[in-house]
Amino acid sequence: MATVERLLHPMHPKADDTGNKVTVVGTGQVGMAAVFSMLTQGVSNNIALVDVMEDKLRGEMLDLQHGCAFMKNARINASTDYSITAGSKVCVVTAGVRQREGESRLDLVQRNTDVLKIIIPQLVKYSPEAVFIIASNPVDILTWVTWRLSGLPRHRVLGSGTNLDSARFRYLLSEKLGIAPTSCHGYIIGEHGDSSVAVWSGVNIAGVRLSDLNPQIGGEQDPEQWRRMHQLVVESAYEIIKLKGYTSWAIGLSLSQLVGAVLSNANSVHPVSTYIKGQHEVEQEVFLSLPCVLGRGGVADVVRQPLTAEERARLHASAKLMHGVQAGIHF
Ligand code: 6V0
Repeated sequence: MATVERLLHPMHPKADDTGNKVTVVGTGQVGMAAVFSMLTQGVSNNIALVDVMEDKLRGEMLDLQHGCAFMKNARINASTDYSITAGSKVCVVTAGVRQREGESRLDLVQRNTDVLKIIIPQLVKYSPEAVFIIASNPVDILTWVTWRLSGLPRHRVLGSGTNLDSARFRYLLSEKLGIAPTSCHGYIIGEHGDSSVAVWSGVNIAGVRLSDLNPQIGGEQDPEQWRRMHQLVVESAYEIIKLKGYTSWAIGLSLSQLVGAVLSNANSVHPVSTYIKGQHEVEQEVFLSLPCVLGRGGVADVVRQPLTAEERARLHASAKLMHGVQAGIHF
């Protein structure tokens, strides 16, 4: 009798399901930061990792597994074979190429579309009920690509979108006001990228709108030039890439928050990339970020956020830009 049989009298086969299985495709800087955030924040204790680089994949898996004694009953599996992803509740896609110095997010579109053509059918095959969260750039366009490739209902495909941009914005507000970022309420909507829109009309602290205190806020005529803060948000990825080569920690935390909202059926509000045709008079079939209520089924609602005429015009410009890029994609 083997030692394990001498130790244990079997009563019932062990089940694999923990109810919160998450697949992460792409074990690069973004994927691993997301996984580490999810595991250490207790968002999921059951992670399946997929990548095409076998050695890197196995190395990351072993390194994390050796940390299991410091986590809460974590299960970490990794393979180039998608069968290990079966039954995931959420699939996060961070695979693909990233921006090089000086490259915009839109420059990556066809290369990363080709990567998604391989990944998405496999994920759908093994986890047909999952919510899909896309992080690969250009994220808004690739979320639309994923929606098309997957055949899933639109509420189950979302992009990390401007959840990160809004976090950057709230951090800068917090620095200027001396108030915690969690108490600074403000949304960046539209494209995760150069054409994003800061909704200055809604920025508030405890319901006190800064636009009531400074009606010019965010505008060109504002003597205090708060609009510079949004410019810093837009420039921040470029700056970090120039300094350290990639961005990872904040996007990892952002993804962990979004996955947590889905798994815990939180109905919490996050600016994420969703199907926005018909909202704010957008006519194109595009995915852009608006504040969304996230729960177990993905996007349950989109908040009808009041926008000024200028903010709406900027959102329309984002939509037009996305639609133009989408038209050039080869499926
Ligand atoms: P990285 O560190 O180069 O990792 C990418 C990983 O994808 C590598 O491990 C590749 O082997 C893997 N990969 C490539 N092709 C495939 C495939 N067919 N199947 C499985 N895995 C594959 O890049 P990094 O992690 O820095 O960035 C990943 C993506 O996230 C890029 O497109 C970035 O531009 C994007 N980001 C998105 C952000 C957002 O806010 N949405 C923020 C930062 C980066």
